[in-house]
Amino acid sequence: MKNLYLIQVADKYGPNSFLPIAISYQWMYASTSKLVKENFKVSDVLIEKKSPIDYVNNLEEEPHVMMLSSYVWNWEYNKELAKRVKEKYPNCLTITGGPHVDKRDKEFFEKYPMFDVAVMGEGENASREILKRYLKGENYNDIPHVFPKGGELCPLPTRVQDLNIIPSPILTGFYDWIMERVEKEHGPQMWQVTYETLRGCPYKCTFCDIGDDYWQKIKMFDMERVKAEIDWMADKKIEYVAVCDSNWGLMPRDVDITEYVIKTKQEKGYPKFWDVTWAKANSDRIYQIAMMDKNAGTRLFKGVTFAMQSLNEETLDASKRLNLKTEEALTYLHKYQEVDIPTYSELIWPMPEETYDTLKNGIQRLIELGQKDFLMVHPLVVTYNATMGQPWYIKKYGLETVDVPLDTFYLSVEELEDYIVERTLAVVGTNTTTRDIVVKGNMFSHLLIVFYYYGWGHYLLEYIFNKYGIKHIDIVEEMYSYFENKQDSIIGQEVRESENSLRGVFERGEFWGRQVLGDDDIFWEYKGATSIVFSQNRDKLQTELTEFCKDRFGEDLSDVVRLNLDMCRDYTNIYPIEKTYKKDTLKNTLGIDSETITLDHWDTENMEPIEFYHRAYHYQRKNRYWRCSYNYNKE
Ligand code: B12
Ligand code: SF4
Repeated sequence: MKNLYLIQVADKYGPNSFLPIAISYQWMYASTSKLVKENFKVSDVLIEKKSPIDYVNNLEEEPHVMMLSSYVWNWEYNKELAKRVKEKYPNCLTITGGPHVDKRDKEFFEKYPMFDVAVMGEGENASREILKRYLKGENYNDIPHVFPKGGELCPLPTRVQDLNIIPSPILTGFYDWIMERVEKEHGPQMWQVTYETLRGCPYKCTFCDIGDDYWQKIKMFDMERVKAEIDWMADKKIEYVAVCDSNWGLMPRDVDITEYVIKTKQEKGYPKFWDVTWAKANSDRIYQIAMMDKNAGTRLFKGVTFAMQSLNEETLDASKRLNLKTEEALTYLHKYQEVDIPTYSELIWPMPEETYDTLKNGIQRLIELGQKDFLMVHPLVVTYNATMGQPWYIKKYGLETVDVPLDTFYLSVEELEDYIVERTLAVVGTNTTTRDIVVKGNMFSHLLIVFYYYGWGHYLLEYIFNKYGIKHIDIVEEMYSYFENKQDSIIGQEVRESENSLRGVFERGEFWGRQVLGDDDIFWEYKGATSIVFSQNRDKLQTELTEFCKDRFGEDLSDVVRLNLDMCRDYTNIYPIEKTYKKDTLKNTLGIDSETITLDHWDTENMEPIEFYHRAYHYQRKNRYWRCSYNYNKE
């Protein structure tokens, strides 16, 4: 019997442990071969980042074959583990595959000699064939998608034609086996399922690995199988399902699957969250799906995404991104608002052809289209297999990259001890931006999102826009220059600290994120970090915002600032609370005719500050957790 080790490690996200879908599929399909099944035994499935040297030294059995699933979040780890295994067990065959294996790299083995075989693209057929040949003592040449050390990359671009031939790790009990083993060692876990109902995406976004021609065709798992797997999730009390499908709502049957998940949650309480990437088109179907969840009260989705990435036409051309038409976005953002379903948008910065002004104007357009709930501006990173990672593209758009740590937020100092830092290529300049402008764009987005989308200036910005017609982006820019050098201001301090930390990442290769609750704090994502500081310094923030309005607009807006901060949930308050403001304040912020409102918040649980910070500025930030609801008597 040969001992097979399966490796697919990830950092823990909060309390969740990930079930390793990709590596499980490799074994599931390989073991449909009688030869493989009868001659291999899975000795272990590693899902957590154990110290590679300790892991190798403590292996119970000699590893004959080790298969490692490689993503940007575990590549450095995998290289180290493979190196250690090879040192101790030189005869162990190390096979790697996954999105982080560069499909076009002819020098792969010169760079990564710790691996013996690299698999490009979908791995199932290749894995099965490699294990068979291992047993027969044959070489690994001429297997589609396989690049053996010392051999040639066999490029045939085939995909698995019928996904249903891959046995399900859920329905065969393979996941149960993994869960049992991990829980035996570590006690009960919160399991997260990373889940596919189909593979492929018809779009071609250049910043994305899946935008490659290879992934164009969509292949689906059978509906009966999907339903049976959802039943298992409910029986196993799986809270969180991260759905891998690239476009939820693209396929008509997504309605049926959602219906089934809703019914299952209603009957059995699980799965609690069905986290999807929404389709870029088919707005009607997405609306239908979101309304099904809303009407059932199942809260499966975090909200509906409008993942625009950019609103600049030249950028959309350069990145081949297909977005909703402005009119359609406007219609749907309003439709969701009417029924109180949160929506959020995503942009990426600095995309090719984007400038500081087009970024700013894009954000303003989103706000004016009605995106009032949440916005993320992700840093642009380049991956090997995306079109954007190809030399011709990098040259054409002048992408300047720096090798920096991966933006792994929310890890604690404890977890970072002996941590193998993962890396990514961050874009810090393009034909249309310089390094300084990239940082400026990041800082602008930081302030705008903190104030508008984490709430600290949401109503103040709305007031000034509604009353004086000054754009949100212009106010935020004004704030930036006003506070940047105000040494003793809390806003200025936040601007400087965040900028310094960001420059630390780009210029000194430091870790992303900020610790704001002491030296043993986790590394908070920047907007969350600033929000915690604001939450701890509400009075100071109120004074600074009031002074800013007086200085820059010559107006006393203290009443508006007070209303704004009252709307930001304070965990020390017991709601409901009645408050009185000027009529004009409520008219130009909430759009109501009244002087008195009663503030409330749906979450009535008593909690420690740290739990509050996590809910408001981390887990539930996309759901506008910060915001109080209000009631008023019409006058
Ligand atoms: C689920 C998911 C996540 C989950 C991860 C959950 C988990 N740990 O399991 C979450 C939401 C946490 C996540 C986060 C991120 N993700 Co993500 N994510 C995905 C997603 C949607 C699905 C991945 C998946 O499991 N698919 C199902 C499996 C079966 O398919 P597969 O991964 O392609 O595997 C196949 C082959 O690659 C191959 N294969 C895989 N492993 C192996 C191993 C061997 C030995 C062999 C032979 C073959 C093989 O065979 C498999 C089946 O055919 C993909 C996009 C997509 N639709 O694929 C992006 C994707 C993997 N993510 C990506 C990125 C960039 C990120 C982030 C860095 C984004 C960011 N900046 O925040 C973060 C990183 C977080 C962090 N710091 O750790 C990139 C990865 C690029 C790369 N080179 O690795 C992808 C491809 C999306 C993209 N934009 O192109 N992600
Ligand atoms: S970003 Fe989404 S829509 Fe675009 S190619 Fe990737 S998976 Fe498809």
